Amino acid sequence: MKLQAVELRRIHLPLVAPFETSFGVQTERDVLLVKAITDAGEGWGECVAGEEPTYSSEYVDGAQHVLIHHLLPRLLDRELAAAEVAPLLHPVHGHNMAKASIEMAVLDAELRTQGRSFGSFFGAVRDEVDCGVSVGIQPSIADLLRTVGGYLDQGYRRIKLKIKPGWDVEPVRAVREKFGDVPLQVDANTAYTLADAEHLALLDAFGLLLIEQPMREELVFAHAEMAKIVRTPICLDESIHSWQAAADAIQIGACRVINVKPGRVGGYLEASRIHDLCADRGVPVWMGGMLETGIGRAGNVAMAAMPNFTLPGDTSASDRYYHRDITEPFVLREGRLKVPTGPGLGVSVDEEFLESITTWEGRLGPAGLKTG
Ligand code: NPG
Repeated sequence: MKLQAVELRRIHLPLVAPFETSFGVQTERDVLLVKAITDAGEGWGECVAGEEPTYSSEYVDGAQHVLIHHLLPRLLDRELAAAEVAPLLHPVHGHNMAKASIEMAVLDAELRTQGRSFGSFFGAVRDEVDCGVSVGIQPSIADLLRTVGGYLDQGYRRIKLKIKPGWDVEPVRAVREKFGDVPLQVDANTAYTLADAEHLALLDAFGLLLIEQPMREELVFAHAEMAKIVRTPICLDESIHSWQAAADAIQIGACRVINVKPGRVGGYLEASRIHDLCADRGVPVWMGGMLETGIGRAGNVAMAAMPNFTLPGDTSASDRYYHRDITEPFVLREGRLKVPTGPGLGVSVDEEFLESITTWEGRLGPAGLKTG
């Protein structure tokens, strides 16, 4: 397959409700989409970088810049398979979310050409996946209980509460008291330090599935130390950038569970290798979420059907995020989403709607960038 050009597009999508984490509040998304144009057909990719570098060092303007100036020039106008994208981009350090977006688009084009779905390519073992929902920090405990109750009524099979210092033990206690033994986990997005270990151990009383990323991403050894004090299994997200990082973290006992996000690790192919590593080491994984549109959601739901994705993911239905999605919506049925079966990502993009929410577009070919 020859990669002839890549279309880049920024779209603006308001969220149905503000989403607050320990690193800020989000009310809308500014998404970078990439379309790979090959001699065999086209494919879509979504970049999960946010507007600001507050979840990790990546951010959407940076991702667009590195794609145009450093990544795509290494790929354009050459014969290419999706498996060759990461090796060709290896000389560029970091920028995993940008790298993942173009690998995804090339993989989509490749699988569409072969008439093969993402699910079949990953070795999916189920045709629908159990879904959880991530609940942002709320203005009050009453708001929290109302929000969680609404999601449970919709059928979500697991609740994840965002926590930060000052919003941790009490919200967990309130949800446990009101909703009994619903599968529950928490996500700190790096908001604590090792000095908080005794405090976080207070969460042990609530039978949580896991506590996600309590400390900053580089503090991998400190997570192993915290795991000696906190009995709740520690799950790593931000710290796991690669297969190697996953292998090292497991080896030193820094985590007992891993959150897989294809964007964070540089693409679906690396994510699949991490899945296999974890299966081999007896470490369960689950699919994270980055508020994806239907494009990213389609790939994530397909990957979540792999055998070692044994915990429900942050793969919520489209209406948890957007009033109108850019593909056909993913709809929750009995707490599950269907794995798409059509070729490639198996979803189609509503091009007319896409045009109406586009804030910038450009096309990069061998002759350079054209913007319109
Ligand atoms: O359902 O897609 C979703 C959101 C899940 O909590 C979620 N994502 O830290 O994992 C996270 C968090 C996040 C969202 C991080 C957006 C960065 C950006």
